[in-house]
Amino acid sequence: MNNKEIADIFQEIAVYLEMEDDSFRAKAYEKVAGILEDSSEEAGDIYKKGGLKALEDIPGVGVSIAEKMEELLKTGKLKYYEQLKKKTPVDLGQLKSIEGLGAKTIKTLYKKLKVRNLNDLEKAAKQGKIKNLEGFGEKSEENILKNLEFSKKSSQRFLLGQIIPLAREIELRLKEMKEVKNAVACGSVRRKKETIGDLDFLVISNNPKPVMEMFVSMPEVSRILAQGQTKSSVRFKNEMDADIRIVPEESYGAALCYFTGSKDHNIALREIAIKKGWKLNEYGLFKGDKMIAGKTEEEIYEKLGMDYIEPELREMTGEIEASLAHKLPKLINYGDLEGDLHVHTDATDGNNTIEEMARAAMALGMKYIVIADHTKRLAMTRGLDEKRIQQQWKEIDLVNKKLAAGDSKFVILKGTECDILKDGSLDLPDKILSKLDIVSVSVHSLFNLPEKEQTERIKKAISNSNVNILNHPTGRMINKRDAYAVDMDEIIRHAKKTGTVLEINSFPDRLDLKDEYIKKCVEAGVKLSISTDSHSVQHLPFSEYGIAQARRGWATKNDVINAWPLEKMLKMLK
Ligand code: DGT
Ligand code: CA
Ligand code: CA
Ligand code: ZN
Repeated sequence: MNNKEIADIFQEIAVYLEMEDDSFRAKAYEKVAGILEDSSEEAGDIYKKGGLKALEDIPGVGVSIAEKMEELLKTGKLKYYEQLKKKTPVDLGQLKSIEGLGAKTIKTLYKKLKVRNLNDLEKAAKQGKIKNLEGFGEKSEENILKNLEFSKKSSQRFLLGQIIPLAREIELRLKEMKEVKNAVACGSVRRKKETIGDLDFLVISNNPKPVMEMFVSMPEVSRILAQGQTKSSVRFKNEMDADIRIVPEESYGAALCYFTGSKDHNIALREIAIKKGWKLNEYGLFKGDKMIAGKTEEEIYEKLGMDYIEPELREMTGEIEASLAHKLPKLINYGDLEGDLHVHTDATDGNNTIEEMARAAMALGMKYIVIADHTKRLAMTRGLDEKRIQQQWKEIDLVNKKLAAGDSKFVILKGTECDILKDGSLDLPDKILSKLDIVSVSVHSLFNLPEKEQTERIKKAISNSNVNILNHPTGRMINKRDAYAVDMDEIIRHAKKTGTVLEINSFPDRLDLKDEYIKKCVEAGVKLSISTDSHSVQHLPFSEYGIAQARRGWATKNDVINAWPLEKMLKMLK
């Protein structure tokens, strides 16, 4: 049994313990599960070397948990876990995937209505049985149905941030083959769409057979859906499909363009070709039988009388017209960010210290970070109050001194992710906010307010003259929950008036603002920030996904304040 398998069982045990109101032990199991998942050493190896004693030396592991690990490693089973499952035989994996269903609700739904899985849940909700339960009501039944629909509709698509690392690994594997001249993941991955349906690999090779054989026998593959000479499809163990297409070098550009899409963008290109009396397909651009372009994408666009269109823009949101008129924006680039405006530390719900976050950001080429920890209303994150934030300032000063002594120009700025309260007032007093370098504010509660009230609440918050940035402005979580009801056009108008910057949160399941709102901000002249919302040093590279969305929203360097030199940014925010 490997670490991941043990961790999954411990996670479930934690939920069962939570059902029994034993939060203390639940936390212990959860913590060990996290440690096992992050660990580079297999518990099985530790056990082989040092036995039960060595397991107990893993941080967070006491005698009782060590014994359970031993039982799992020795027998592949755990009596304690089987007993818990018997007592409440529900499909936790399924039920937990529904936003809003926690241990307590799952337990009640099982005890009172015998809900064991999503089918049972849907039936109970549709028959109106849930609203009559104590602690539930009309509203929660509606929410359950809504979230069930949401989860059904979205379960087929994967987060860009989950897929990019996998796509790159496979690209690399293909490129390393001597038969392969080039390999690239096309389709929605190349366009950096926020979610991905399937992967589409394009490979240049004059000897497709060994390439095909390698592709269909990769360790990720669970099933071969179709296998041909130059085209194949497989299903991965994570349920994602991947297509591969192998072409000769002279068609590379045409094939790249075709398989990058979007489909509607392709159709528009083809129509432009047809108007000129030509033909465009995945093999090239043809005048009669003669190929006049096709080796590169650039030459195809050029022949069609267009400027090159970056993949992120190929979504039929005006890029064809802008390209023909030579009016495409010069998009912000990967690598253009100077600093990160939103990171957390272990003072609240982050995993790393101020110094660790700073050094990791420095290693990624950043020139500054803004510590933006949660505030006290968000009690479960141990949000900062007036006293603790002032304590944090002293620590920031100390670390800054240490870095400067080491001859670094990197700076840590003082910030906050201040909670917006129900009436739009803020969780920290103005006398604290006015002393910070950068103030950002967030909605973390009351997602169900009526649209008008939610909009007014946010407008009031960003009207505070100490506020610089509105974080994750719509609150959506991809595949989990929709945005709260809010009039974004009104927020954008108001942000323009108050000079508030809107965040593009780069966290893979947020990507909030999303591309269409980014484009509206760019058009309205509302400035943007691209932040990672890192809760650990591992999250800092997420900025790539935020930049990708900014590009999809037609943003230039000038639209993004943390792509500017620090001095210029601070002057603008004053
Ligand atoms: P996805 O997989 O749902 O995230 O989105 P895509 O854009 O990757 O779509 P996919 O995998 O169905 O197709 C990959 C590309 O192949 C697509 O972006 C454009 C091209 N393509 C697929 N079907 C057609 C088609 O019927 N006509 C044209 N012109 N292009 C197509
Ligand atoms: Ca695809
Ligand atoms: Ca496909
Ligand atoms: Zn945050």
